[in-house]
Amino acid sequence: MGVGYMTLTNTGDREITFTAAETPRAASVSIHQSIMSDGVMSMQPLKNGLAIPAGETVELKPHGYHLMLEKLKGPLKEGETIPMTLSFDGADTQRVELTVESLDDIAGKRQEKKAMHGHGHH
Ligand SMILES: [Cu+2]
Repeated sequence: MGVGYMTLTNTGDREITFTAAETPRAASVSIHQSIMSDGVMSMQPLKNGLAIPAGETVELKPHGYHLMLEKLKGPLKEGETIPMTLSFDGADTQRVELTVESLDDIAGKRQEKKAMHGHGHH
């Protein structure tokens, strides 16, 4: 399994919703939210996607929103980049590259990308 992080910026003048992501490197990618309750961290998929208000930036980051990559088609190597296609309600599809990094707090590999992605309004 892998976890993806990124920063999404809505440069348009109306709200958009990040609805889905996919990569040829994993059989399934879902948008998750981490929730802390009674000191225990759990996560759940966002059923209706992730809303990004006009002009705002939403960060996918540890202990927050993230992409969950399941059924990886082979191991991820540190330093490699994997393509990811992001679908939106209200904005065009975006193609991004995620760089694979290993994080200290969890065994295994995660993908991390810190970048800005603008979305025009149509
Ligand atoms: Cu998750």
